[in-house]
Amino acid sequence: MRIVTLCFLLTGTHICLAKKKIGFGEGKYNGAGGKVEQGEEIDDAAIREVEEEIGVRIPKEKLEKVGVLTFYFDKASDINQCMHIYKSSVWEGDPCESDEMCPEWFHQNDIPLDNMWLDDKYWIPKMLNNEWVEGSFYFNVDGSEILKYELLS
Ligand code: 6U4
Repeated sequence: MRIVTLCFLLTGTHICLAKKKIGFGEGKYNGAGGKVEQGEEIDDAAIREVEEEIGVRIPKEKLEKVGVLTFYFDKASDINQCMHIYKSSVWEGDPCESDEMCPEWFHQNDIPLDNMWLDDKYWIPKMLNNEWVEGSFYFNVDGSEILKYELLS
C-alpha cells in the first residue's frame, strides 16, 4: 500500500489549503503532502512535501502528528493508501504557489468542503478540535462516493 503524508498549516483562526494543480486529487483543495520515498522517515517526508509544494519550512520539532487514515478504492487496490496526517502552527516563509499546488488561507469556519476529498468533512473538524484522527474510508473506483467508513471516536 502507498504511504503518503498530508500536512496543514494552522493559525488560531485560519487553515492553509492548497488547490492541487496536477496528479492524484487534481482540482481539489487539500493540505500539502505526497508519497513517502524509499528509506525516508514519514515525518521527514511530510516536511519535504510541504517545502516542495507550498514553499515553507516546518521545523521538525514543531511538526505535530494528528492521525492516520487508510483509504481503499473499489477494484483499484494499486491506489489504496495509508495517509499520515500532520499539522503545524510554526513555519518559516510564506506559502507560495508551486508547479503542484496553489495555497490559500481559509477561516476555519469557512472550509471549502465541497471542493475537497469527500472524507475530509468527517475528520477535519476533529483535527481542528485537537482530537486524534484514525480510521478507514472505502471509496468507489474513482473516489466519487464513500461506500463505508469507520472512524475512532
Ligand atoms: P506524485 O508523487 O506527484 O507522482 P501525486 O499523484 O501528485 O503523486 P501523491 O500520491 O503524491 O499524488 O499525493 C496524494 C496526496 O493526496 C497526499 O497528500 C495524500 C492526499 N490524499 C489522498 N487521498 C486523500 C483523501 N481521500 N483525503 C484527503 N487527502 C487525500 O484529504
